[in-house]
Amino acid sequence: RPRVLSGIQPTAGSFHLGNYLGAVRQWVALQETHDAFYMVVDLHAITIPQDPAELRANTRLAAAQLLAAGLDPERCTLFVQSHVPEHAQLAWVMNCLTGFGEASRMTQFKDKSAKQGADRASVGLFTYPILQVADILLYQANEVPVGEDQRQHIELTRDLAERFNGRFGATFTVPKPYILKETAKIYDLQDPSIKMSKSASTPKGLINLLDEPRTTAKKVKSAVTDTDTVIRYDAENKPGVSNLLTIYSTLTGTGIEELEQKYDGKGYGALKTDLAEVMVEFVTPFRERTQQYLDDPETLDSILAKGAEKARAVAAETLAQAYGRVGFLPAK
Ligand code: AQP
Repeated sequence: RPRVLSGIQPTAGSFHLGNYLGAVRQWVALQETHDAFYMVVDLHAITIPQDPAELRANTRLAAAQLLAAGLDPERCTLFVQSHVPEHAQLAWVMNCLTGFGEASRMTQFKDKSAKQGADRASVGLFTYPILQVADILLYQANEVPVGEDQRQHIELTRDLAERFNGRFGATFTVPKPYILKETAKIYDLQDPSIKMSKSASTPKGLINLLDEPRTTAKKVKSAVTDTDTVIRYDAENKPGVSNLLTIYSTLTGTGIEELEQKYDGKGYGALKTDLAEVMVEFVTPFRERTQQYLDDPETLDSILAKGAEKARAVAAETLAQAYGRVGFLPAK
């Protein structure tokens, strides 16, 4: 079976709809066909300041949401990044292989550090993509299911894998991004020119899966569309409506064309009312399942402990190989 690896940050508490449609939904599908490794990336989370108690709670909460979304610990390996020390160890090697200018070109760092100010942005935020490189290469992943915003980081992973292999001999699988065109980028409901994101979206533009379902319905109903009245997919000229159609289509499995026909001659109000209902039907059981996992932290922690054990077995082998290739003297 080909292998996949991906991760999600435990920073925001609730996952948002972009996280789910852009990434987590694919993770659930891929556990059926791939040898799948999924992790809650707490090392990445501390690239911006975190309250320790909140970070701990949010790490469990992220794992609970992944299970609620449909990850099955019998079918995939689910773990917490800091439980596998090899991530930080391989990251150091990869840091030493990356050019400063090369790392400086990562657009996500540029955006986030510009927002925080150069003096407040941490060195960790700068090297974050290189830790991500280590995350992926440790598992010899063939594919990495992510949203479009991560494409540049996967490119960097490919470059560094090839560089390492070229310099030290074949060691790492060169991975490919797994990005579904339809849901690669879910847009903010209030400003469909930007991606839905926990840091850039306003509360009304961001659908948190753990929000009160009524709040979610309200947000859908007040989504920004356009002054036209036709319900048609046209990402360039009708980004708001197109975003709603994408969300609707993905959550219900109905094709976009079929939706266009269904709403032919009807107004935006009808589309939004129905989509609000679809969303409520989706988030209500999701919230309940998440709560069930949170109510039983022992089971949750034991799932994560087993996951870490399975992950470490793979990661330790890759790290030992990489260390040997680099020329580190083996510890006897
Ligand atoms: N709007 C989106 N559309 C599609 N995919 C998205 N992802 C995030 N936003 C969208 C994908 O979700 C996965 C997990 O991402 P993450 O752990 O990096 O989440 P994040 O960065 O905390 O999410 P945000 O909201 O994107 O954070 P900020 O505000 O920091 O930029 C990834 O696969 C990502 O592509």
